Amino acid sequence: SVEEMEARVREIKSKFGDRLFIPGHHYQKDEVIQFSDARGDSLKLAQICSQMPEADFIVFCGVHFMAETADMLTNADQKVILPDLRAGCSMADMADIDQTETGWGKMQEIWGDTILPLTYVNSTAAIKGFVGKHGGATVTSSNAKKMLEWAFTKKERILFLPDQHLGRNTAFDLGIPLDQMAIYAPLEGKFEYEGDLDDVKVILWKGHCSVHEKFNIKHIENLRKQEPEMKILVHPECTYDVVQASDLDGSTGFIISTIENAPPGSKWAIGTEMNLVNRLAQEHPDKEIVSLNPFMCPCLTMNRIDLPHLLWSLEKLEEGEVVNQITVPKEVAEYAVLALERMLERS
Ligand code: CIZ
Ligand code: SF4
Repeated sequence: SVEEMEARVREIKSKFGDRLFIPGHHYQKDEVIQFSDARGDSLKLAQICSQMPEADFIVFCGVHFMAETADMLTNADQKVILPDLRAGCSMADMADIDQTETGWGKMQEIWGDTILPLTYVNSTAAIKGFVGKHGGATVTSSNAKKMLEWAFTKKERILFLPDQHLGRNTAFDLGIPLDQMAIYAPLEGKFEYEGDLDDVKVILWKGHCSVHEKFNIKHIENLRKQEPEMKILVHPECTYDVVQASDLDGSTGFIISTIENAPPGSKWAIGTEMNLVNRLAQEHPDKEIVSLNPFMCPCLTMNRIDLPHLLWSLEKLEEGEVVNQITVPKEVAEYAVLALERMLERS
């Protein structure tokens, strides 16, 4: 039963004490997040993991790229475990390293050595390594603007991987007009751009988050009609149109603090992952909180980490077996860590 599984998780956690650490991402299910030793967005979890020297085992409740980052930021003898290896990220999968090398070659032919690559942390370690090798950095939604500003002090142009929406929304925020942004479509190996290529300032990798793309302008129009006093708060992985039509946009951390600081009785429609929206609604019964998309938007891969998988990985540990360990090869990690450090020292 659920109660038995929960009791077992508690038992194993107390047995291991400080030797076991369970970070949990805000998009995780309640049945999992209740056991997390720290909750955070991907940046916060990365920072926490890098300061966790006493834990031998880090059972990461989040998705694969986050576990990779945890592995790279912890000591060599600390083991990072992902309770279900199928917990990937469709956005991260949209930029594969071979496509990136090919695309980069084409970009060099057009723009020469004028481009600095940046990658959203929602990307594989291999992509982070690529970016680190070429002098660039990772970004998260909470520091993307600052990192883009930094990047422009280094080079004339930025390649932004793999989320076109975060890239476009952030660059627009910095005052770069849409007509100075090109899209690179990796599957076709082609650029989508109308004007003179010399004018391009930002090259957006054509990737997206399948969860955040499910919020659209119709949802906002309907809500404006039906609930005119409701405020609309969205994540910058949503499309440009949605972000522009919203009242506020920002990272997961920003969304949470905005709701925490909102006055009682205020009404909010939130455009982000469903588990987080539901949790905010539960934790703030004095405020009206709904999902901007009435059909809700779960991240299916985040949800693959459930109580049975968490318990399974812990029971294996109890038996002395490390299952689903996530390790990043040294030659990748070496450069990926450079990209992460360039971000962490500016965050
Ligand atoms: O969409 C995601 O996976 C996000 C927002 C991750 C994070 O915490 O930055
Ligand atoms: Fe990836 Fe989107 Fe899920 Fe985040 S919400 S893990 S970006 S698919």
